[in-house]
Amino acid sequence: MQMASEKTPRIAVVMGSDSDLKVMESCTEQLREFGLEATVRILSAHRTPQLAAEFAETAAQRGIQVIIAAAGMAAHLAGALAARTVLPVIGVPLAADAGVGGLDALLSTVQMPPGVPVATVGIGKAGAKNAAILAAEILALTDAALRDKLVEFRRKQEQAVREKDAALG
Ligand code: RP5
Repeated sequence: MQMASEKTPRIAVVMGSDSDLKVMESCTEQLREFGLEATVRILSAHRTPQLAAEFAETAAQRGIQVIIAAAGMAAHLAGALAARTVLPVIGVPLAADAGVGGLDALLSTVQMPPGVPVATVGIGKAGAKNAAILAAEILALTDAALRDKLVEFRRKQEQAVREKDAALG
């Protein structure tokens, strides 16, 4: 289901390292299936704190409506961005090579103090895909065409499971 992409992205996909790119392809591919183009950046809460802060502070004025932020290990990227914008931030915890299977990133991303939420999805590829769907659902609140695409996505997903069930005989 490949559709025409928009010119001014409403979604930003930010990740802590280029080593996160492969897993985050699940996110950008899912967005593309909904016809959503994303601004993709590598920004780190720890290695490029100033750049990350500037990105979050100026995102809304550049037309961004939802930020998806992925990182592994002590994953502070989503929280650091959320601290500097009132745009919704979706956090994707990743399992880095030197991490502990992503549990480190999950807790670092989800355990935000009250007042600065990060909508945290599951670890890795599944979370990356769900982040794209959740971002689309947020935009669909004010975008009827996008809502239709989400309904169709769910219909096809259900149909695929029904067919697998039926194939069992
Ligand atoms: C995090 O540290 C990144 O998001 C990445 O998941 C992890 C390891 O980064 P690299 O050492 O591979 O650049 O900040």
